[in-house]
Amino acid sequence: MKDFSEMKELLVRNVEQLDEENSLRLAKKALVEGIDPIYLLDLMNEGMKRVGKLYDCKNYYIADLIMSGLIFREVLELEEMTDFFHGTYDKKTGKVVIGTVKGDIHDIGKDIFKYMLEAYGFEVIDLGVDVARELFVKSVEKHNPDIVALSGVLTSTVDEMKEVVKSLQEAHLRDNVKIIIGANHLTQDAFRFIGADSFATDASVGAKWCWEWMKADNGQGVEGNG
Ligand code: B12
Repeated sequence: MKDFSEMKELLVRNVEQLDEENSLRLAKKALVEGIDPIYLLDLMNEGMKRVGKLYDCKNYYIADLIMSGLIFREVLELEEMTDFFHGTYDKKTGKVVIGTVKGDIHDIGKDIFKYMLEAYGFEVIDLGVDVARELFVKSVEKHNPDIVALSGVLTSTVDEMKEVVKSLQEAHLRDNVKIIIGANHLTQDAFRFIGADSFATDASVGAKWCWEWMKADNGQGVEGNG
């Protein structure tokens, strides 16, 4: 296995500097040379964190956030990436309804989680971003999924996630599904407050949870991380 340590800092720096051409070139080269696509996503994520910090301290503007999002999306859509995530896709593991909750339009983390679920063989119904709680309820009624997955990158989404769980309870659907929530800012306290069955700050950890749930016969015998 080739050692990618030299390329690592270069890629992270190119994403941080919003150099689209070089970021894509390096990502493509790394994939062709055999980098683990999950590791590549971690590197991209590191670059995005730096972009976030630069935005935080007002060196970057909203247009720069948009640009970083575009670069990440382009890497996600490289042929080697889509081949990797869709290689084992047979839709037999289980069914997941996913969406970014109301008030939030970030979708890269959600999409990465979705691709990982698909790689585990889940059928995923993606409701998109800024999803109203009523739509989550309707979709659970319509599709009868095993799992509902909520994404919310903004810290302000904690209350909305709780409302989605409450709405499912009020519609008497809560006991039919496992609920997983995901975002970098989530803590054990937020998770308890929201009332989900599991949470993850990392998409691959979350996808593993979902797979474990299904493996244990729709959740029997595997608890969440509460
Ligand atoms: C790109 C970006 C944007 C793009 C989004 C493009 C897109 N298509 O998603 C655009 C330009 C639209 C944007 C807009 C805004 N953004 Co923005 N954005 C970012 C940035 C730089 C990167 C986000 C990203 O895609 N990261 C890469 C992905 C892979 O990471 P992720 O989403 O966190 O996902 C990971 C985990 O969270 C987890 N995960 C995510 N979802 C799920 C779901 C499940 C079920 C599971 C298990 C796991 C999981 O898995 C992923 C990795 O393994 C971050 C900075 C940062 N450090 O994150 C700011 C950031 C998130 N944005 C921020 C802000 C403030 C905004 C705006 C309010 C700015 C403004 N003034 O308008 C708006 C919000 C608009 C809205 N209503 O949503 C803040 C949020 C601060 C906060 N406390 O909430 C951040 C942290 C920047 C900062 N440091 O200030 N943004």
